[in-house]
Amino acid sequence: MTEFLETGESSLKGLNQARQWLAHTERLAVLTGAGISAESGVPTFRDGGTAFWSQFKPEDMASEKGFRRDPALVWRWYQYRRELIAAVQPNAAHLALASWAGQHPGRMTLITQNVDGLHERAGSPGVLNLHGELMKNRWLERGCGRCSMEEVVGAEPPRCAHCGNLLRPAVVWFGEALSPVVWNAAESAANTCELMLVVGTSGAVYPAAGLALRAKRNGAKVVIINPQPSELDEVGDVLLRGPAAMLLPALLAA
Ligand code: BV8
Repeated sequence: MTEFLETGESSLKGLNQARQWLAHTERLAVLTGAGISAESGVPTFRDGGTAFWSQFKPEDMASEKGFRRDPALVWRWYQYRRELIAAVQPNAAHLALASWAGQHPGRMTLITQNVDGLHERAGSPGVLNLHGELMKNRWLERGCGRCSMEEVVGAEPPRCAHCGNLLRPAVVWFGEALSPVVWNAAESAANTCELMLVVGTSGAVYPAAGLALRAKRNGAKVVIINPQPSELDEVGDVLLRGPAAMLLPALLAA
């Protein structure tokens, strides 16, 4: 593993090495985490004072058990995040990925742990949302067969007017399985890619973080972009220490 620090000529070496690999890559996989949205003003989960998990316990806020215990509290937290996301824009990192994908059709598979939808808003096609989508809802229970999002009562959270079934955010909570279709596509990309960019993730959450090791084991080069050390660093062939909104445009520029 080679560590290239953010400043000085060594980071240029790292960047040039990553650019060389990219130039010869037919199958690129990108795995992003909350850090890629940090420069859009979206708090991450585990780093810095504003990180979500420094204010709330994940099991209370991002689990079915926590939601059943206090549906109004969890619903309000997601509504707060929805309002925050609606008010921000994709940043240069999101846009650089979308632009590269547009110039190299079919060569990038973008896999994200984020639920903020900023990759889609930047124009990236076919995003694999491992952990679901914040702006969408789904029913908590199987329901009465007449549950319709047009016929709800109450607000925090809304519930089916016929059977009281609660609406919940269409995200994957801790302890919940990922969508098999999305996960299989992500695994397949990790199995077949020649290069994986791992951007803005602490590598703390599984099975998502395992995709980097899977890529490595299939013989791919792994480039990590993160201003801080992460749990995936030992998997990296090159570590680019710095913010995604600076490093991704530099790496992906034509
Ligand atoms: C499951 C949606 C099984 C909700 C989220 C071992 C193996 C498998 C599972 C487990 C295991 N051990 C424990 C588990 C269970 C658990 C887990 O992984 N727990 C962890 C905490 C130990 N996993 C699960 O429960 C998963 N499900 O395993 O199901 C199963 C199977 C069959 C049937 C039933 C069950 C589901 C996990 C999904 C949880 N949902 N999100 C929501 O968002 O509200 S996870 C949550 O964490 C977010 O999605 C987030 O994206 C994700 C990962 O965090 P990161 O993205 O990495 O964010 P973080 O803040 O940690 O790091 C940010 C990084 O950015 C930092 O490194 C920072 O330095 C960097 N950064 C900052 N600024 C910048 C930057 N980088 C670049 N540029 C910058 N400017």
